[in-house]
Amino acid sequence: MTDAAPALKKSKAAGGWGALRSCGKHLLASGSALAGAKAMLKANQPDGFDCPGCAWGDPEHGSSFEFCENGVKAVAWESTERRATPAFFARHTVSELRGWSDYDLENVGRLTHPMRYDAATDRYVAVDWADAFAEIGAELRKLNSPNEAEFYTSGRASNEAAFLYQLFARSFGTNNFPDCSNMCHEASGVGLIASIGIGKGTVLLEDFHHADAIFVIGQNPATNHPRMLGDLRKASMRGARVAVLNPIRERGLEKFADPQDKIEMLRGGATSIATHYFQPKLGGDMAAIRGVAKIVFARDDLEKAAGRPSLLDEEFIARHTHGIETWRAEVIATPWGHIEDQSGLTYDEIETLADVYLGAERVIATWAMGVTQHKHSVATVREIANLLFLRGHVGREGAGLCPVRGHSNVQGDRTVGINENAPGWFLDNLDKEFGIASPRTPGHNVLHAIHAMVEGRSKAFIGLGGNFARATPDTPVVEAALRACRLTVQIATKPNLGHMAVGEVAYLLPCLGRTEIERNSKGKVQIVTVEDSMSMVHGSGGINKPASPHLKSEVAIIAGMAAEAVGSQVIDWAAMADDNDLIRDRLSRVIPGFEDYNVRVRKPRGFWLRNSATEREWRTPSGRAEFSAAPLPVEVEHQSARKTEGQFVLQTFRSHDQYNTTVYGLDDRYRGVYGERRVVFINPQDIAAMGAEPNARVDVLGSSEDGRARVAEDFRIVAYDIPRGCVAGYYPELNAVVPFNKAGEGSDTPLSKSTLVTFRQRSGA
Ligand SMILES: Nc1nc2c(c(=O)[nH]1)N[C@H]1C(S)=C(S)[C@@H](COP(=O)(O)OP(=O)(O)OC[C@H]3O[C@@H](n4cnc5c(=O)[nH]c(N)nc54)[C@H](O)[C@@H]3O)O[C@H]1N2
Ligand SMILES: Nc1nc2c(c(=O)[nH]1)N[C@H]1C(S)=C(S)[C@@H](COP(=O)(O)OP(=O)(O)OC[C@H]3O[C@@H](n4cnc5c(=O)[nH]c(N)nc54)[C@H](O)[C@@H]3O)O[C@H]1N2
Ligand SMILES: [Mo]
Repeated sequence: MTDAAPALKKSKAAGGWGALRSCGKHLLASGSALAGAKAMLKANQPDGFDCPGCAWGDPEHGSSFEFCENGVKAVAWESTERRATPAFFARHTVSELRGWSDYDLENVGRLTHPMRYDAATDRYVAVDWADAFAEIGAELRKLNSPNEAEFYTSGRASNEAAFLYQLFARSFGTNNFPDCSNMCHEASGVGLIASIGIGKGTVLLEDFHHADAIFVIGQNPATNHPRMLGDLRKASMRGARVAVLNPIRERGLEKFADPQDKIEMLRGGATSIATHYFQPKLGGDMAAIRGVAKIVFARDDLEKAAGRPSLLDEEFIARHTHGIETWRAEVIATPWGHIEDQSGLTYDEIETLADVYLGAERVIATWAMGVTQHKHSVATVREIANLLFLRGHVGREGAGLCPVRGHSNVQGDRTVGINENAPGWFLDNLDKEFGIASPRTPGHNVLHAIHAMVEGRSKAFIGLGGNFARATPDTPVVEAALRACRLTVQIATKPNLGHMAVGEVAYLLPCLGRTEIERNSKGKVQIVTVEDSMSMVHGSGGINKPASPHLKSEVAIIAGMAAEAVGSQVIDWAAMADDNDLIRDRLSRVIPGFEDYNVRVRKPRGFWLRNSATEREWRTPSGRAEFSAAPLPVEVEHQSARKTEGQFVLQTFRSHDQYNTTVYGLDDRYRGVYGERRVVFINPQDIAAMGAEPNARVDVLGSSEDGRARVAEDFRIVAYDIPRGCVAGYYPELNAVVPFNKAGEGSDTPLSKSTLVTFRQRSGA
């Protein structure tokens, strides 16, 4: 069995002193070192707020705060002393701000007043809340149909805000819920529902303490889920195997110095994380997993032929699963040549992965965007589930499926009803509890919403957080679509470029952030609740003074709009907005699992939402876990790119200094990029084959087969250890070349990790 390649051992560790220095820098740069540091001490503590950074779970005895560099950045960014005041908006026209960078615009600071766009002066101007709600309500009522409105949610919204928001949209009359998760883990939800009957992972944080092998697929935790690295590090120190599949050698997955470990920090030491690191080509994971399964089946045949016990968990397969024979036939029929070409891995590498799999009693598979943002992502997620089924790795300690979520409450938002196609039982319960008649026709996801706006079928856009224009593909198309709307309403903490794509009537409404104290009319402190990747639901209460006295909670803003748009005869919006306990009481009567919500959520770690699959209850049509028998795609993008000279497949990922479209800084420390974001990472041999030089400047051209020119201008070529034919660069800048009319099968997720591009050298470069 091969160990980690020697090159790994030399590289500098992630985390460590660099992370601490970077934290100090961000706290100071936010102009609020004290509030930020105080706030950080309360993040993810039983009596503090949920860190807005990511959705990783919290430890049982979290008495000392869990240090996380990127959590510090998220908190400092929110608790900044900078302000985007009416005076700022008076100085700059919206057309001018449209030319600013993502970084510069958010860096202006926290919004302080509700603002309305004034077309005559091309500026945002402060308004009264009451007038804003009245006009938004009137505009919504004027639509020809409620289905002309889009209700977008970004996954930071609390359970309370999201529940009230979906109630608003459904009592108004639409299921149009485009949601950031449509661009994110949709394939995990769709795939897991089909395979195990629930669209969530089956792993608890504690399971990481017992696993013998952890497969980390298409994920960069050092940047995006830093607290997960602590758990991987502990697993690795116990001798568990950590096998990574990633086209890029992400430094944090190689070595990690835990800033929480004083001795390691003083010694300047670091722990190796990955015991095995393989670099598949983009979109090659399904083929790689299939290869592992092919070896497992072949070895199992040999064992049985020799009269020895099966390598498979035959009891689990017989009692709990359905469809193994069809899948097995499909696996056996898949030729090795196809597996190797598509995965970009050799037989030997895949065999090593099979050794890791077969050598473990308890296996966990984790994954994120490297798996979910391809055309065949649903099939890939299901192939991962298939592999774990073979040895009964679902529904027992130390094993399971673990899609690692993105936004801190994206999973909770879905649980409480942000779903364009919610199950019938949910709508029935909602109608009964509130005396409304929710529409039953499925609504729009993100791509449907874009198409509807482009075609003029949707005329109103409401954004509960997020940055729709920058997070979605084909940026110029989406910006134009928003600007063609009659009404745009953005609920936000800071200004971003998406807010500058204004409809005819446009509002920018400032809300409290998660770190800030919220009190109701009686002075009672409010808490909100969120659900993490491990289905733990817990409370979150801010500690900082609000950034401005004019801010309202998200819940209050939603209630204000709803009261005007649908009236308060049937639903007392104001009462719910004044007491989150009331919202929770009503939610607990709609959604099973939330009984005694208000009591249980005040316990230190909150409570666990029962997950049927972890108890081996399969809510699939057959009542069993379903093996999927999808064939491998005939070809994935890197294979088709080879046919056209100069074509590459591009993945768009995150730098270390950003949170999605929020750019904290211009460095990507672990990848050695400083002071810039317009870079493309390319294999040195590909650079030579293109006749280019490292550091040359190029334009990135997307496909134009639909007659639309797609270009992102002026990027620097960085020679990088990345498989040939595959290139990488940062989102949101590169969304200009990701097409809005191509998407994952069954998930409708944009192909953010497999976009076909060519390069055009810039003259003089
Ligand atoms: N600090 C910080 N934290 C965050 C975020 C943030 O922007 N900043 N975003 C949050 C959100 S919303 C999300 S969804 C998560 C995102 O978390 P990640 O999924 O880690 O995010 P990406 O930066 O897109 O990284 C994708 C990783 O997958 C690899 N990859 C790309 N394509 C493939 C492939 O085809 N196969 C394999 N095996 N690997 C591939 C890339 O090289 C990269 O390492 O993080 C959350 N946490
Ligand atoms: N090319 C490409 N595109 C991608 C991806 C990719 O990997 N590649 N990743 C996709 C993924 S995984 C995701 S999740 C989406 C993210 O899409 P979104 O969730 O829409 O985008 P964010 O950048 O997270 O949103 C940032 C904005 O949220 C607002 N905000 C921050 N905190 C709060 C708050 O507490 N309340 C409110 N109301 N607003 C707040 C701020 O104004 C900030 O500007 O992008 C997707 N787009
Ligand atoms: Mo995400």
